[in-house]
Amino acid sequence: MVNKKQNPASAFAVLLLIVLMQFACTPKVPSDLTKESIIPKPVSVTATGDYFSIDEKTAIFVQGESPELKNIGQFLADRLNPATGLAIEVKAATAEASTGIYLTLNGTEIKPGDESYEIVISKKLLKLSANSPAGLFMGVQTIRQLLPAGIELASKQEGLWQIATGTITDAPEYSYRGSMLDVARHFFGVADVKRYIDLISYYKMNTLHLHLSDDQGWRIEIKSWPNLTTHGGSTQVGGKAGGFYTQEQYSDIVKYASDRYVTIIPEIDMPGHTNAALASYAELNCDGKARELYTGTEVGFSTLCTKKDVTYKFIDDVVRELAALTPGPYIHIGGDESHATKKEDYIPFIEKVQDIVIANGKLVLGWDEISLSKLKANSVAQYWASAENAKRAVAQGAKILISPAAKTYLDMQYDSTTKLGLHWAAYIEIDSSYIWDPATLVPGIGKENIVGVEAPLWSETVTNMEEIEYMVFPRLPGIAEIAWTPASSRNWDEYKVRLGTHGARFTAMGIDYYPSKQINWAK
Ligand code: TNX
Repeated sequence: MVNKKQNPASAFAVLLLIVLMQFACTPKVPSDLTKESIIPKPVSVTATGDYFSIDEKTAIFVQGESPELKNIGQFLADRLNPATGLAIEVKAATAEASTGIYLTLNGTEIKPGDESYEIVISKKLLKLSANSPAGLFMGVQTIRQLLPAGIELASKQEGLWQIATGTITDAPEYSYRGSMLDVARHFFGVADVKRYIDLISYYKMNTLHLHLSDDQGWRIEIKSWPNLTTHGGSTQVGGKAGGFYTQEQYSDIVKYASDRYVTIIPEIDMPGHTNAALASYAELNCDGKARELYTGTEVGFSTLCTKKDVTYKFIDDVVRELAALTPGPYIHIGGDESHATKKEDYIPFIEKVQDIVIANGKLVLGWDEISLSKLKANSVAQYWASAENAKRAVAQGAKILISPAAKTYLDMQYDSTTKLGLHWAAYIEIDSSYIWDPATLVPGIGKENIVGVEAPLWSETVTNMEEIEYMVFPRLPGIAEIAWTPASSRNWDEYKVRLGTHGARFTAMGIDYYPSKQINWAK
């Protein structure tokens, strides 16, 4: 055997190479929690420089035996298991857990509407605490964003699943954070609506407003007026077959949403935007003649007959059946663009409908035109176009839902080259949709008057889920942040970097987004 003499210089080179290879081959370890790209931006994040690992030893412990908390724990496990390839279990904890992931309510008093939460991450324990299950759910959505984007993929990924240590304390600025989906102009089925709920709730939105009726279609089964859907739901813009939700399907959507702490708000638009109803029942027309079904995109030509008793019987039946399907507080009565209704008829009509909604145990939400009528203080006007209407609502003591068309309308084109969408309000690029503050948008309407922010997607030009996603992403995360994060901690230059890193999350979630040139996208 030849005893080769070691050359100290080459031994050092080999050693150096081994050390360098370690660096190159080990996935980057997250060590600074403050550098994570969380949308919406949390109120406070502090870092302690270490990391917590999810591995085969990790379990999710939930405090006590509450089925609701177990469901939240299971929701998290179901998001972690596919990509990690682990079989993380949810276990009831009788005492404070000391390792793994622990979900716990603070104190003994549950505060139902309280969405605040805290996450304290140490080397061995990730503890999520909140004052209500809704807060725990919001915290779970944050945990998903603390892991690499690959966590959203459906199959096992190689890699280490680590989260930087530190503390996140968080709470929303506004209690109503939502989007609207127009299922009337083009119909979208239950699976699409569920995906939409998943996507908005990932960004902590808690409300989905469904625009269930318009000139082009009636989309919710009303058992006492069956032609509304069998005839009025049969078509859509462009003339292809439409569709509708049976009450059972609708309840399934409501339940799916509620499991994600999302409230569904049903809208029946009236007295205008009612051609589908007017085509289904002749008696709802002043001349007693049923209208033809309509598949175009004009607005403002239809009206219920505001002078007939049968109209209010019809509305009472619809509202009663809808209220029974609706755990949330609001029924949206539309009220926009009723150009075919005389003003002197419109005003008492809205007041009567408001009484009907209240008699059925719900509160009124309506487009800003409803402020022409006498509003109850617990009614809400949705500001979309007229500051004057919104101010008139506030003067009556009503609150405002902020949906300015030129900022939040997700059907507005990004620029003149966008193939889908409209541009009557504005072209809305990502910076324009992000750089504004609901509390200073309309002089005289401040935070105290505002319930929250909603981004509507009208569907005259949008026909399927890919097209929905293209118009909604990447603007929706920014609107979600505007509703969650105080204006004082928001800044476009900082936000656009965070949004860019979410490109990899969009890709992992299969979201077909508009790759705006304003953003440097992570793939
Ligand atoms: C205005 S916004 C409408 C809708 C259209 C939308 C298209 C509002 C209350 N009414 O009927 O779909 O513009 O952007």
